[in-house]
Order: sequence, then C-alpha cells, then structure tokens
Amino acid sequence: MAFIKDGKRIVDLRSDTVTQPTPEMREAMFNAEVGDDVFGDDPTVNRLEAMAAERMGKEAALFVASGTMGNLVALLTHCQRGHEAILGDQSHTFLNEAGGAAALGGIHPRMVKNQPDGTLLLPDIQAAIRDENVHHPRTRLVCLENTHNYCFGTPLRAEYTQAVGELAHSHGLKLHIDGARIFNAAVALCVDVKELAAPADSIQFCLSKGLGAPVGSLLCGARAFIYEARRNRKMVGGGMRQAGVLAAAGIVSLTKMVDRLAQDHANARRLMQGIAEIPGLVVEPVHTNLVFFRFAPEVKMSEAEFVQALEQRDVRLLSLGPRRFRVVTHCWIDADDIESALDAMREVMRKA
Ligand code: TLP
Repeated sequence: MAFIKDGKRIVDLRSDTVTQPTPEMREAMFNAEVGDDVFGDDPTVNRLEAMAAERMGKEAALFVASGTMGNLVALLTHCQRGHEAILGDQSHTFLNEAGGAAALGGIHPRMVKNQPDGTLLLPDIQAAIRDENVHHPRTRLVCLENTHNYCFGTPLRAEYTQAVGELAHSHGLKLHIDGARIFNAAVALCVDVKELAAPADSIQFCLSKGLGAPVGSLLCGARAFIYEARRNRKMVGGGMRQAGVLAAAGIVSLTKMVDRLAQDHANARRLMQGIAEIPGLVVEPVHTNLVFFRFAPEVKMSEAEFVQALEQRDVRLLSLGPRRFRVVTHCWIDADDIESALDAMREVMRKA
C-alpha cells in the first residue's frame, strides 16, 4: 500500500500514526454491528475488549480514544490527588501528554533518568520511592514504556519488567506500562506479548500506530481496575457511543496486523544501513520500527531545510530538534519506498 497525493506517491515516515485503515478495516467498519457503548451495548466494542484482555493476559480491557487517554485514565485510576507517579524522564507520558495527570488528576510526577535502552535502573527507582513522612507525597505508581519511543524504540525484556514489578509490589506500588508499541516489542523479542504484560497491573496499547487502525487504544488490567477506569474514562469525556465502527478496525488490527510488524522492523534496519552510508548523517542502532539519526558536526544545513528538501522529493520525516531526526516504518511503507527515501536523502545530502 502507498499514499498517493495529487497522483504522486508520498513516502510518509513521520510516524506510524499516519497509517490509514486498510481496505479490510474499512469494510469491517462499514459492516460493524453497533450499540451504545456507554450502556455496554456495543457488541463490537465488547468483542474487541475481550480480545485485548485475552491477548494481554488480563481479566478485562477498556477501549479508549488514544494512547494519551489510556495512560491518563490508568494514572487517574491508580492514583489520588497528591500521589506521586515515578516516570522516566524521556517517557512519552512525561514529555508529550500535555501534563494531563498533573493538570487533571493532581498527580505529582517523579522523574527517574531513562537509560539509553529505555530502562530505569532499579536502584534509581528504589531511591525515588518515598518513605512515610508528613512532608512527602505518597508514591503510588511506577510507569514503564515498551517499546521506548525516545530511547530509540528499544524493547524492554520480560525479565527486566518482572524485576521492576517485584520492586514496585514489594513497596505496595502498582506498575503501569505504556505499551503504545508493545506488539513491536513482542515481535522484536520473539515472545508472547503476555510475558511482557504479566508483571504490570495495567497496560495500555495503541491500535492506531503500527497496527494500522484509524483510532483507539486499549487499557487492560484486573476487572476491578477496569471498572474504576471506565468511570474515569467517562469523566474525561471518553465514553463513546456507537464506537463499534472504530472497534471493528481494531479487531482487524489484532487479528491481521501483528505478525507483519516483522516486515516494518526489517525495513527499518534497511533504512539504518542506508543512512549509515550517507556522508553527513549519523544513525543510531535500530531495534524495532523507529530510526533516529542526526547531522554530523560538519553539516551546515538547518533541520528545517533538510525536512523541506525531502518534502519536495515527496519524503516526509520528523525533525526532533537540535540536528536530530526520526523516521518510522509502518504498513504503508514497502521496500521500494525505503529505497526512494534513501535516494532522496543521498541527493539532499550531496547538496548540503
Ligand atoms: N507518539 C507519537 C507522538 O506523540 C510523538 C509518535 O509519533 O510517536 N505512548 C507512546 C510511547 C507514544 O509514542 C505515543 C504517541 C503515545 C503514548 C500517545 O498516543 P496517542 O497519539 O494515541 O495519544
């Protein structure tokens, strides 16, 4: 599949969020049996939630509008006002979710340094857990991100997550995983996604990234947790009505789009190899479908000029600020698109 705009093929590598519903998804959406999901009446949403819970090895799941809403609802459900949540300093929840947990939930974020592989060191987590003291907020939650977006799409291993879960639980804390791309992690590590989710009290994963659905995420956890989360979803305006139209695409994501993620990872590796050979560009090791690279010190061109020059050649990517860029592979990018993107980058860098 390819994006065609004004008769031209566009190689859109800005994110896996740009994926459009596949023909099979559109057909499933057209034919979806629906009801009012706030009354619990939408059979397609109910089916998606049951499938998601089963895939993650949890008792229940809740369909939410976005990854941001999934994380927000999870934090609102685990924490009360004045509670503290331990978050990686490079985590999407800390950097890119508009401070929702603090703004809407009065939840105090406690930053712990992310290592380049996306982990938080166990001693750092331990040191961040508050003791009982009238001066302190109460620590309630530890959050991990898998794969870790800003740590180069690195997947976190089950053993690591297990160790964090044990540490959290031994202090009476909960563990939440932002698993926006947890299926990329499972495919890259060749494990059942259940193993990655097992230590967590809650996990959020996105349908609308590499799995290609137009909208939606699932928050999964114990039945009692999801019962409370449903109330919090309503509170933030996320109780949708005939949402089966959207859930229908999500069912196609879960049944048809998971195994093919390996192709996106292979395409990302090919991009990495190609970029590594372009003078003036320095690429990071690739683990899943996210590729990060930067200008070498001698390059004079600005980030904006690079992005614009590629846009003129029908290739889109994200500038991440000072001299850094991200390209993301997904189901609308094939091997030919990768070669076109590399050709365009070579040409632009020759003129840099
Ligand atoms: N990430 C987007 C942008 O917001 C940066 C992207 O293009 O990568 N957790 C993680 C790890 C994410 O990467 C994202 C989105 C979210 C949560 C939020 O998901 P949405 O966009 O559905 O709210």
